[in-house]
Amino acid sequence: MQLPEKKYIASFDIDAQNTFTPVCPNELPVAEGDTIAPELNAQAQFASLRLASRDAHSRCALWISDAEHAPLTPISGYPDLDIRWPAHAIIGTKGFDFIDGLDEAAYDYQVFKGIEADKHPYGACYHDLKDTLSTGAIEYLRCHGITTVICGGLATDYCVKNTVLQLKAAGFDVILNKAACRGIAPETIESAMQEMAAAGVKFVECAKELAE
Ligand code: VGL
Repeated sequence: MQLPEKKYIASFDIDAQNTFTPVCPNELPVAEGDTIAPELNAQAQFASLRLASRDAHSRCALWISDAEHAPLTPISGYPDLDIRWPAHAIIGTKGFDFIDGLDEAAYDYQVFKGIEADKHPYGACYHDLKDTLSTGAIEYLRCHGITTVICGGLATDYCVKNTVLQLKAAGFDVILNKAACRGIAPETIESAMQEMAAAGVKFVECAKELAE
């Protein structure tokens, strides 16, 4: 793949947290979510800056499912909540931590998202669902002169897709490293890939292809 000079490239690890892996079976486990660290580390070698986003939720979040409110049921009355989810990525728990194989010290910038009880964003660039309240990621990339962002993380069909589309809408060239992602369900992964392709996102099968 034809890449610009390394100084114009950033690598973005989206929600590569235990909560989205079989390590946390009661949260939001994604099959093989715990296997992507080598690919995330490999793609970062092509970039001059490395970013991470993390779901950073509260135990008191209003979207947490319970006996009366099943997961995936809609929530009304809150503009930045759509559906219920099982409690996940609670700050200070194992689910919040990076997956094994990632080194917190490697990141130049981290986004914590979904801290507020009445907000459950998916993309890492905005705190709300209408893409108006910036997390600062886009500004950080812009002020460092970045033109191209290589992305991977969890889950392909939710937070990765939304982050990638937000970066694209902000004017960056975006490359999705397929080997550095895992998704929740085959149908939503397929439609996410189509949506990203339609938006002009480029894909590589694995980080090695970035060198070719
Ligand atoms: C995610 C569903 C709910 C994700 C987060 O990181 O993809 N998916 N919360």
